[in-house]
Order: sequence, then structure tokens, then C-alpha cells
Amino acid sequence: HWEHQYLDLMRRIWTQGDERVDRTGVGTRSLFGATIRFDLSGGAMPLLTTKRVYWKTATRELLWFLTGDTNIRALCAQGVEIWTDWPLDRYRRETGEAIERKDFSARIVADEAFAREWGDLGPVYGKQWVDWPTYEPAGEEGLFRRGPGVNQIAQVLESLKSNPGSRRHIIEGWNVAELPAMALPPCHKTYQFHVSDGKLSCLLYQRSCDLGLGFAFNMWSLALLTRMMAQQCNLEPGEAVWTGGDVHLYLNHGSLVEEQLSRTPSGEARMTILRRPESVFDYRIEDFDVSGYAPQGHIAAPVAV
Ligand code: UFP
Repeated sequence: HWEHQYLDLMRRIWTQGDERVDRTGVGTRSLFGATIRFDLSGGAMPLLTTKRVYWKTATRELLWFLTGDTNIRALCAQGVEIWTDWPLDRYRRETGEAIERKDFSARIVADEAFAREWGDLGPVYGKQWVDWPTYEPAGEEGLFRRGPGVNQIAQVLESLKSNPGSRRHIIEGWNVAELPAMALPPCHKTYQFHVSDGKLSCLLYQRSCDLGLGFAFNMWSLALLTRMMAQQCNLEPGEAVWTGGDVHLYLNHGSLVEEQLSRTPSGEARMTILRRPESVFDYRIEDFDVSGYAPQGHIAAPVAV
């Protein structure tokens, strides 16, 4: 079962990882450089079975990235709270108000001006993926203005169709100049697509991975994006290859690690895409049907912000 790659990595990090104090102050055990591969043929999808993964939440996030939006308002309106902690943290710091998360999220949804002021994450994935900024000379020497943004997703789709053998099918989130303005610098920063034998594969390089919480989503989204891109360029799905830089477990995830390592993977989830939308930007949550997913129970663990 593919999931043993994940459980083995988890065990290795927990027992042999380098223990360190990280940015969040929580502390981690960490290992540098890891790969997990998954064969997407036959509709198979890399959903962990040793705990329930809320794939619809991750799917809504990916669809939101593809709209180019960087404000959490559209996510909160769908009940997706995975990005709420960052704006909430800033709000509490800057106003000194001890607002609860659910009240903050409700206000983001109800009050557009409030969302504009407090709900934006800066130029994170969505912005870089579909509207990477360019600059062009303007008037006097040394002055520049914004040029047209680059839609990397559309460009890669185009290159997959017109030049499938290319080694340059890359979607990049790491815009060095804009990192300071982002709530969180991209974790799943580089996607490289590859066509071989009529199949589309994708390799993700994730610079930093919270193996207990983040990975399950990141692996799902990698596979989902690959399936959508494959459908759009009439290719069969190939492999999803995940590579991590700093792969870590937070020290307060001990009970998650213990529980998950005591479980045995079983079964295989499959996904059908129910229609072929006009473009990669037109998918909706209802287009994805997952079958054969019978995971063991959810395991809760705290998020390090
Ligand atoms: N993280 C993930 N996946 C993501 C995401 C964040 O694992 O998609 F957005 C985790 C990795 C790390 C933290 O634990 O969030 C980011 O912290 P840093 O920027 O210091 O690496």
C-alpha cells in the first residue's frame, strides 16, 4: 500500500529526526529531503486511509487558488477555515481585541470592508499562479509600471499541448520580490509537469512540510491538480511525485503520531471527474466524485501558526 511510504517517513522522523526550535516556537523533529510517489492510473487518488482527510476542503482551497483570489473571505463563506489563523493572528496583534476565531470568520463573511482590511493574505499562491506580476519601463528612465500579469497555469497548459516533451512545464509560487508581503511564504512552491507515453505526471517540491497535518492536503491537491490538467490536455494521469525539503513533526503532535502509526492502511480511493469543464478555471466542487474511501477516524491535532 502506497501509504506505508508516509507512515515509514512519519516513524523515521519521530524516532530519528533532528529536534529543533522552529519559527513557531512549538519545536519539531525534522528530516531534510524525502520523496513519496503515487500512481494515479485508473482514477486512484492519494488519500490517507489511516485518518479521515477532508478532501473537499482541500479541493475548495485549490479551486480558490485557481481564481487568483488571496482573500480568505470566499473560503470562510464555504466553511473552509484553513487560512483563518493567519489573518486572525494579525487582527488580534494589531487591535489587541481577543476575538474568537468563529466570530472573526463570521465578520469576514458578513462585512466586505472588514474582509478587505483584515482578510487578505497578500500575494500568495493564487496571485502568483494566475497573475505573476511583470514590470515594464514607463516614461522617465528608471521608472517602471506594472505590465500584464502572467497566468502560469494557462501557459503551462498551452505548453503541455503544443510542446509536451518540454522540460519547462513549471508553476512557481516563490516570487522572491513579493515574499515579504505574503502571510506565509509558499510551502508547496514548485510544480513541474512531465509528459511521457500519453500520461501526465507532476512533481511537487514542497520546501517545508508539517507531516502530521499539512501533508495529507498537499498530496491530495497535487494529485487533483494533475488530474485536472490531464483532463484539460487529453492525457491520462501518470504519477504524482511529492518531494519535501524540511519535513517535520511538531512536538505537540505526539498523540497523533502514536495513534496513526498504530493503524494499518486499507483500501484505495478513486476519483471520477463528472464533466469536462471549458477550461481549467471552470471546475466546481460538484465535479469531483470520490468512491471507495473508507478511512479510519479523524485525528485532531493543533496547528502551529
Ligand atoms: N505547511 C504545510 N503545508 C502547507 C502550508 C503550510 O505543511 O500547505 F501552507 C506547514 C509547514 C510548516 C508551516 O510547518 O506550515 C510553515 O512554516 P514555515 O514557513 O516556517 O516553514
